[in-house]
Amino acid sequence: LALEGALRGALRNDQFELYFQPQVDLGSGRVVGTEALIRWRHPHLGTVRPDRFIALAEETGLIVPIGAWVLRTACRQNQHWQRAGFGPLRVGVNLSARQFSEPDLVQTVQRVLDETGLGADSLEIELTESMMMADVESAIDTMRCLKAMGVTLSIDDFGTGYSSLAYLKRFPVDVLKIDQSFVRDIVGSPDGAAMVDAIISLAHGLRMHVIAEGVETLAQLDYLRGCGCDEVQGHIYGRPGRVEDVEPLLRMGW
Ligand code: G
Ligand code: G
Ligand code: G
Ligand code: MN
Ligand code: NA
Repeated sequence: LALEGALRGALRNDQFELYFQPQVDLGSGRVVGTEALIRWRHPHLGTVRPDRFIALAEETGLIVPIGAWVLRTACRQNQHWQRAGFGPLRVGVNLSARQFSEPDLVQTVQRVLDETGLGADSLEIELTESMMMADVESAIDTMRCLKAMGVTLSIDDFGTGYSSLAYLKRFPVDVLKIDQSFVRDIVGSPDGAAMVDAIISLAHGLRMHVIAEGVETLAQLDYLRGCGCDEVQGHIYGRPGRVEDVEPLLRMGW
């Protein structure tokens, strides 16, 4: 309850911050995008991790204004980077279930793109399987509207939710993000390695790109490269960090 009260004041008191984590294209070795990840710094509670407050924000509906703030701040930052000459960059924004089912989501996204001047093709919206499965037809409608605007859509934490392959091919999605639990299993388990290989083949068969998450070791990186994985994100290239800490990574080639 104390947390809920504090969360109510967090936006007004300017306690949120976005961290960004680089995403590296394995073909070119360049950073081609970042994922925006929210952080909450409370003067007494300290840093509260999103795992602790996103669910609460969902239950209370606070996720709607907080989510709009995340979207606007991420788009503004990405547009700033592009204007500053960091090159073409995408920014990935996590949506929560409640935001995804808001009737005015599509207008909100359009308004944020208009306000910030960011090209729609520089925005990637991350959805989860469970969000899509809650109401499949309505989810497909919303996804089509976002696609029509030119926004890129990805499935986050792929493989951990429940969705059937029959639906996967119906979702107008551009990118699969392989969950870090699969990446962790690559080394040391032949089955784990086979799973990752299969997910990448499946995605490519459906003309989707693949981003592997939670990549920490060279062995994982080598295996992913061998499977034709398109992009990776993880501690090996950089943890989620503040703008000033991420900027040097954006210039780098690996
Ligand atoms: O960075 P990391 O520990 O902190 O993120 C933890 C979880 O919080 C992840 O599942 C991530 O998707 C989620 N998350 C981070 N930022 C946001 C956000 O802006 N909106 C939503 N809905 N979830 C977020
Ligand atoms: O659920 P989602 O994929 O949106 O959130 C990504 C989560 O993964 C965040 O909590 C982020 O901090 C975390 N993360 C990013 N890179 C790594 C990594 O290399 N290893 C681990 N263990 N976690 C990571
Ligand atoms: O290898 P090169 O000279 O391009 O490396 C440039 C910088 O990038 C160096 O600081 C190097 O340590 C770092 N670097 C190279 N490869 C990796 C990698 O796979 N992960 C991380 N985190 N840093 C790397
Ligand atoms: Mn994500
Ligand atoms: Na994920």
